[in-house]
Amino acid sequence: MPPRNQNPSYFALATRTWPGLHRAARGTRTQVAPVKLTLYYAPTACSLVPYVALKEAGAEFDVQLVNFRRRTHLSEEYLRLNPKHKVPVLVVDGLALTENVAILQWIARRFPAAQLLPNGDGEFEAIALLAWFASGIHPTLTPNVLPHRYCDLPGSEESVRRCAQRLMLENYSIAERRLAGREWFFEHFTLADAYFFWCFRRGIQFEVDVTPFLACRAHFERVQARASVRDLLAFEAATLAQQATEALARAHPAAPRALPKRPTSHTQSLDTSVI
Ligand SMILES: N[C@@H](CCC(=O)N[C@@H](CS)C(=O)NCC(=O)O)C(=O)O
Repeated sequence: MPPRNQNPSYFALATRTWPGLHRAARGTRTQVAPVKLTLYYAPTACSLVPYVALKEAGAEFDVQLVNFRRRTHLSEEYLRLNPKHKVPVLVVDGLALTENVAILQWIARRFPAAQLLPNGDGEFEAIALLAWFASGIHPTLTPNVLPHRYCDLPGSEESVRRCAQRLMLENYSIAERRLAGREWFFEHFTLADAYFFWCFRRGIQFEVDVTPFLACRAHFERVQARASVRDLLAFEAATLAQQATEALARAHPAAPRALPKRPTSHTQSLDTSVI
């Protein structure tokens, strides 16, 4: 294991005090010491959710791009940060935090004024929703793009997708009942809304028929209209365009650079290769 001060990675978690929270308890007005935040992010992936959360919180943060096509998430350097080779990772003062459910709660606690989780018992209900999205819905999305991870029988891809989509739709139905007649999952916008937005967006991107889910669709539009999400969508589009240009330059080093058309909506030109 590398020395802690040289590589404050994932494994440092057990041995260092978690920074940035001890004086940020909800309702306190105490000034909290500034921390340096870096979000490891890949376009279209679930790192969208902490990006939106940080924007909603008004946080200052850097973004480190992870390029799945170039397999940067499998590099030695990245695996030191997160041996699970996944985004998101939020690095707080050099200490890496993984798992959306943990990252989102860290952001909510660090920026209490943004009210990213409901108060009182609602907080636990919200955490239950975040856990459901991470461990109940997300696993029904991944097989759509990586069916071979789930079954290596030749020609099984469509069957894997079909089974995953059946589960995805069952989960959307549960969310539909919860969102019926409501603007948000709780009294106001919370991280549950941002996370479900991503879960539903992936279904749309996989061209699953979401027409029956009226409440989820209306919720999707509401979330999409938020300034934080518009910022994310613009950033994502610019990142995808940049990555496409670089890929073109790599494929045809001598050819004149033809800039790819910039995507104009959330459903266009999206990299669905990894989730
Ligand atoms: N349990 C993790 C899952 C994160 C995850 O699956 N991220 C995907 C992108 S949406 C990823 O990085 N996949 C790359 C890989 O599995 O190699 C969380 O909730 O944060």
